[in-house]
Amino acid sequence: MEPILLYGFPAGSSMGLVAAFERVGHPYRLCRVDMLSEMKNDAYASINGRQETPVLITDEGAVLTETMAIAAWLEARDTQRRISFEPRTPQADRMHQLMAFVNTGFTAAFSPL
Ligand SMILES: N[C@@H](CCC(=O)N[C@@H](CS)C(=O)NCC(=O)O)C(=O)O
Repeated sequence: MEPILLYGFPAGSSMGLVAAFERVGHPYRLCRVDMLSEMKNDAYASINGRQETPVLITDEGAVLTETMAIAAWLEARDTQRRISFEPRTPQADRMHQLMAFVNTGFTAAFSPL
């Protein structure tokens, strides 16, 4: 099956992953989750106990949460290097550094997110 990215609406931070999926060019599906009405329930908690988006259902049916983990999943499959750099290069290290900053200190500065 094709991987499915569950992304949050409105004002979710998952759109970077949507852009990454687009650029990688492999088949995938999207599932929009209204964070105001569809996330705080037991059904969604059975997918992600933290009741957050994004969530990736992989092509093997596994559930993967956390933006950085999903980005790493994509990077490992980006054989044409459309969204990433060769492993063990300074460019790859720099990309990981920027991603880590955006997903930790920078994001934390925006308390509504
Ligand atoms: N550590 C998570 C954070 C995900 C996150 O904060 N998602 C927000 C949307 S951008 C969310 O689901 N917020 C709803 C809530 O916390 O109630 C990640 O990096 O994926």
